[in-house]
Amino acid sequence: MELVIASNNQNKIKEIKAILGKYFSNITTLNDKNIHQEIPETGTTFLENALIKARTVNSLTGCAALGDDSGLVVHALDGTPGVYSARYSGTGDDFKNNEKLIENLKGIENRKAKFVSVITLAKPNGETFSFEGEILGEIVDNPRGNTGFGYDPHFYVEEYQKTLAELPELKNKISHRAKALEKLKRELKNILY
Ligand code: ITT
Repeated sequence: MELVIASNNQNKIKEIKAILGKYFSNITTLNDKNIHQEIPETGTTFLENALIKARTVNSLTGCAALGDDSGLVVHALDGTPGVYSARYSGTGDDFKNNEKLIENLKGIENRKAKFVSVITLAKPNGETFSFEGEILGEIVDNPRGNTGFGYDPHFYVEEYQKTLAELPELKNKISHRAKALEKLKRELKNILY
């Protein structure tokens, strides 16, 4: 079965392909399908936006479609940037988003944060199934590591004493996205057959 990933984020696509590759005969992307329209992320929760992404691409292609809506939730910042993580600084630029995050946390001691991912799979017939994953960490002022994307260089994981950007191999086992995809994988046979 073909699966279309409803994302324009190349890093996400890479991570999703690495985890789901062997479960689908063909994994394609919006680009492969010549879908260049912006999918409006009008939801106020990760679940709403993941559903919008998966449903939109399922309707446009008739294929199974997978949407991921994810982001950083910072305790001391009332759960922001949350669903606005990609657009936090208004630009969609990782460097500027991180700059704004560190600026907003100036003088604040509580650095607790988590990444959340909601993955929605829409079957060819439009039926949807959603799964959530989280990883806990804390925000460090100085970026470390040069792999991953987004807020990874500032997201410190106590258990490994490293940021996610310093854990290239491990990220796809421990991340919010990996956990949501693991849950999906466990249900995949029941969902598809
Ligand atoms: P698509 O909607 O096209 O999938 P996007 O980047 O706009 O791509 P989201 O709306 O889900 O995706 O926003 C996710 C943002 O949250 C992302 O741009 C990062 O800023 C942050 N984020 C999510 N997962 C992350 C991860 O694994 N590491 C670092 N930052 C992450």
